Amino acid sequence: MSDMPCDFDSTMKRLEACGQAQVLSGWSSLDSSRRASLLNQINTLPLESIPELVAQCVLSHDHGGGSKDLSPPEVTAPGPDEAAELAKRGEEIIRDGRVAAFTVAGGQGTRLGWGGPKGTYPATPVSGKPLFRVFAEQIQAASDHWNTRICWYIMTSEANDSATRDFFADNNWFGLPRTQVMLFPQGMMPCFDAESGHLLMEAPDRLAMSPDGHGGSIAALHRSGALEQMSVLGIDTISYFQVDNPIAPVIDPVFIGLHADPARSSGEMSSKMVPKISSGEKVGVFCKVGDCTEVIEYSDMPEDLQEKRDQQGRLVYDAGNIALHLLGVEFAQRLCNSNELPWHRAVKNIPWFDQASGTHMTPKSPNGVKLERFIFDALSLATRPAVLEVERSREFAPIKNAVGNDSPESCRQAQSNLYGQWLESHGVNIARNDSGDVLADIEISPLTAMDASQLDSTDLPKAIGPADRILF
Ligand code: UD2
Repeated sequence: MSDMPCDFDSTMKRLEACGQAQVLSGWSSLDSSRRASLLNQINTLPLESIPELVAQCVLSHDHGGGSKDLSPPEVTAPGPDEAAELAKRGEEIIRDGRVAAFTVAGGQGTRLGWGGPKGTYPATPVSGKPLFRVFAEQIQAASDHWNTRICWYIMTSEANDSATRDFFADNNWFGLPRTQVMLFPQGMMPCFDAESGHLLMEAPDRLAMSPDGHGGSIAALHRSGALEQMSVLGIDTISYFQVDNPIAPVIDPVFIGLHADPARSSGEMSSKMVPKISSGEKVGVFCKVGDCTEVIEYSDMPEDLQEKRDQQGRLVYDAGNIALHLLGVEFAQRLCNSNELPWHRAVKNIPWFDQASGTHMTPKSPNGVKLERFIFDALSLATRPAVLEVERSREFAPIKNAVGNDSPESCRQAQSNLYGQWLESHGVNIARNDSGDVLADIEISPLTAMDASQLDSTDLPKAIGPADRILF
């Protein structure tokens, strides 16, 4: 936020200095309140950095993916004994109240045809519990199990902040202590004309803006006071997850133990991966670039590298990013201060207001650039980040598309398969089809069991038939 005075002359000077004077070309047609609101909005922007941003990120088309010298990353895949040892270390940290849960929930459910915040989407196979409730129950269960306090931080966006707050209030904060849940909105970035690099207007008195990406969560954690609060409360580890994956283990002792093991990680940032199911799966991949670990987004990965296989026929770059990370609080603080996360450009159809003709334009082809930061870019700024291989069926079933892969239906099936497997490990007979999918709808609340070992065998049925709908 700039502390420059908010008047026409000084704002015009700053705009001229950064080559964006056109923003005030409709000034004479605005009444005084609209003038004030436009000046206010302009003066929230770091105008002095815009020329460099335009040159490097808006007008440059270089993704960089092809020119990098890549190799596969180092991945930890612990066996049972090692996992138990890591879990022991992780549990101590959880019990000491040093871990907070952090959901990035800036997205709407637009792709799903859902009107509200994505976190309000009904996700579970039997009770249709919304995503936010699933995470709340996990946090409650983990707090009870380890007899500790787990604070939950949720990043919203301008578009869904008030609807998300209403949803939490309507649901009585899901029974969690009100003081342990904190919501805050992410930042916004201006949109640019793709040809000229000019700031786009959305209306005569308003610049077009878009959310600054999940990488903006670091700055949002800082701005909201969340990082400061964590330090005061003695929290040093942030468990980061996306709102779209209901089976993400929000508090995972093995992962936390790995992150905190000085022999394997600096404790700055750690991430989970699953092997990709196909070369074309739309997940970013972990790679080594020189000495740094990075995620290269699927759209930036050259096709020959996506397809590249080793002598056994396994994809060389198969370490899929499932967006589960641990971040050290001190590391997050350092990232805010250094402001080093890069901007990624996305060329989109952006509706805009043409001041010259006084018309609202709805482009039919991409005309503008949105800029986003990605959380995984923090990996290359971390010392010795650890990457943990986990089971897809246990940890990753996102809801992204209306149908097909990563849809509500595929997610419900993944949940029934997972809970069916937990029940089978206790001797329950479960009907499955030829592809191995569980036929019944099965749901186990985190409040009943966070994993198979917490199920009480005495309460379980002997068998679950194909048409059953079972809720534990
Ligand atoms: C993301 C990853 C992809 C893979 C996949 C796993 C990116 C760019 N790509 O793809 O590599 O790991 O997830 O599921 O991350 N969000 C905000 N604010 C924003 C933008 C996103 O809160 O400004 C949240 C959003 O609510 C969602 C998450 O971040 O929970 C993922 O965002 P996305 O849907 O844009 O990313 P996606 O699924 O294409």
